[in-house]
Amino acid sequence: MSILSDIAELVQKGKAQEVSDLVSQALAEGIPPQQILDEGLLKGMGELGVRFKNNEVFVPEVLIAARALNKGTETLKATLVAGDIKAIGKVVIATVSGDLHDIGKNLVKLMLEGAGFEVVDLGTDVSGEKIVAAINENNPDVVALSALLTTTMSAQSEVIKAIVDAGLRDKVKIIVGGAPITDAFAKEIGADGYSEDASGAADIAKQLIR
Ligand code: B12
Repeated sequence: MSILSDIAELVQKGKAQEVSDLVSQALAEGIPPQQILDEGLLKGMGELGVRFKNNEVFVPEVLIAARALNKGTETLKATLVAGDIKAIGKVVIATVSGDLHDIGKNLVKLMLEGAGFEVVDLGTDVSGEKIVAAINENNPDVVALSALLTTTMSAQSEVIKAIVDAGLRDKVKIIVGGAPITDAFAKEIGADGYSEDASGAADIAKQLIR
């Protein structure tokens, strides 16, 4: 399907407006949002990721592509996220300290919203202290933590420790994810759930609040 490969290519070129326009066009053609996400937007970022690893492109190009991808997911959001339904629960989401990657976190947020959760997004590079403050302020059912670097995986464990130390561990369920995270790691650090992708994250959050 060439519109999807066009989207993948335009993500890599960082053409935000054109990506957004083609996503709208794909939706109008009746292509399912999940397919636009997987075979268009994420495929483009995946291909760029390989070129990044091989030093064929560098941080600025990846940042511009990330912006284009985020614009595309924003355009999808209207279709993925249902309108005026009552929230089924509240989630506080963040990328942990030292980590600036937010594309995965944003997708998890989108899928959680699509599943009916209200989501409080604390952004990237967020400390345990800030997460504890956000739990006190927002009273969420679930805390979702993202980490993309092997060097920031341990920050997920530190956040869980901060939540335990603040006496809040019984009040929230904690889910973790991000490319280097595994189910075994999630169990080791005492998280309640893990998923390798965004739709799985929403499924697990729903199971945990049941
Ligand atoms: C985009 C990108 C960047 C962008 C980030 C822009 C942004 N706004 O996010 C920029 C250019 C800033 C960047 C910087 C760096 N990056 Co970078 N980056 C990537 C890249 C190419 C794509 C990541 C991505 O967005 N993937 C797409 C999303 C959708 O996937 P995802 O994040 O994995 O999320 C999915 C799942 O993991 C899961 N998930 C994610 N979060 C959560 C949370 C929960 C609760 C759950 C349940 C699930 C879940 O669901 C998501 C959707 O399915 C990857 C390579 C790759 N292919 O992964 C490298 C990569 C992650 N980066 C890497 C590196 C080394 C860096 C830098 C150190 C480079 C440098 N020398 O400066 C810096 C670090 C900056 C920092 N302090 O964070 C390495 C990490 C190596 C490692 N093992 O630690 C990678 C793997 C590239 C590589 N192969 O070398 N990067």
